[in-house]
Amino acid sequence: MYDVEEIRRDFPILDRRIDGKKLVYLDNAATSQKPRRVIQALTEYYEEHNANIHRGVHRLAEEATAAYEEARRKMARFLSAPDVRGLIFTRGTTEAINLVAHAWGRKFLREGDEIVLTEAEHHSNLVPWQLAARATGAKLRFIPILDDGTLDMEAAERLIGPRTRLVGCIHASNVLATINPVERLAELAHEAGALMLVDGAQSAPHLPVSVEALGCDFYACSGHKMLGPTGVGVLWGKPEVLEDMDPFLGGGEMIREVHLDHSTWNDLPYKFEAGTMNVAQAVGLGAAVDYLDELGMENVREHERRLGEYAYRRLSEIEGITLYGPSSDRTGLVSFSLPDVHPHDLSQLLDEEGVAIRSGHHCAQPLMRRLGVAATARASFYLYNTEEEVDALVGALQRAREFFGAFA
Ligand code: C6P
Repeated sequence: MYDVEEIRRDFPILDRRIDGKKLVYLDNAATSQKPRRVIQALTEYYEEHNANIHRGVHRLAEEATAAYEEARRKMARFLSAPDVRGLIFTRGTTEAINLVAHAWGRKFLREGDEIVLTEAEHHSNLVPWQLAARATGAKLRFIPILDDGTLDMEAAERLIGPRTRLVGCIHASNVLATINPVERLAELAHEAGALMLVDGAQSAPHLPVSVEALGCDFYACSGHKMLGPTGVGVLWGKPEVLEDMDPFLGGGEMIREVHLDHSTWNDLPYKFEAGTMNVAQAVGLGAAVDYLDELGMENVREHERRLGEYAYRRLSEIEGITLYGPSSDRTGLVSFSLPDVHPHDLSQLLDEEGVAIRSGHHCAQPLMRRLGVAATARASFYLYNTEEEVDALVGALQRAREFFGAFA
């Protein structure tokens, strides 16, 4: 049984009050809160096991290494990754995609090659490819979105062709709440002889994910959005693809042999983990994955689906509101705007009621241009949010509307 009140008790921060008001935390797409178990895993690691990994033979070094490698196995299982060698720890989604754009892009892209992305990408899956294109002469092409925020798949079929070397796409949108047909995009990419990269920053925390079922070659996600600490995330890649790539960063641990004039590379995944990694954070992410596994990602998805639907319906009752993205098949977030109110002013007013939402371009400026706005407000839900919190949001928005209406 999914008992949201019991779940909430695992998250100490949810008891916080903001100027005497109960915190209503609805900025989970930016970062999630952490259960006590994750916080304790970090404390326990530092109090009892802390050492550098893969280097020492003393007891602490062995314990720290075992804890780090156990976290890797947990994360690989969580993503149904067939081979743990393909699971690379990074600082997060951004670093994971930069790794691919450098280590694969700089090596394999040539003038005239094409990278196909979508109009709805987060800057993390756009700017690294702009840099790679500039360095190699490759070109970027973009799959448009339809007016309801879903991808124009007919255009995708036309755009992905013999010049395509890589297709990159967000699995779930941090603005539109769409869940993109990345399995189909992977098929199209592979038919064209290209690779498929999935930005999973907004899917790994919220949906059951199997990289095998998605059929992708790369999948990137961030620990801090899925109950884990900041500073750790994951790139999963097919080992045979990763083997062919150049290293990303050079330094300790990623080498096999170093001579004054050249070096050879360590085995996967260590070839891509240069220097001392975020060991404690990886261990914390392992604890987060345990927590999510125990809840069951199907149950998390169902809770958020229902809450997202409820929020969409309640918000659409507000006079004059614009809701972005499709009306069904959504993840648990809603972007919106109110007439004559800047989203920043709105979120500031909501903050005074203890309601935390995000406003801005959500690191998706091209998408904002496509939507014809500079910014939106966004409420994003997670496994511990409740219908009462949606009601609190709607009530606060109604009051904000009246407040700003008085000046219109
Ligand atoms: N989005 C938000 O929407 P990092 O910062 O590396 O952990 O994640 C980057 C990222 C990549 N892809 C998508 C689809 C994302 O949503 C994000 C992060 C946050 O509020 C911050 S802009």
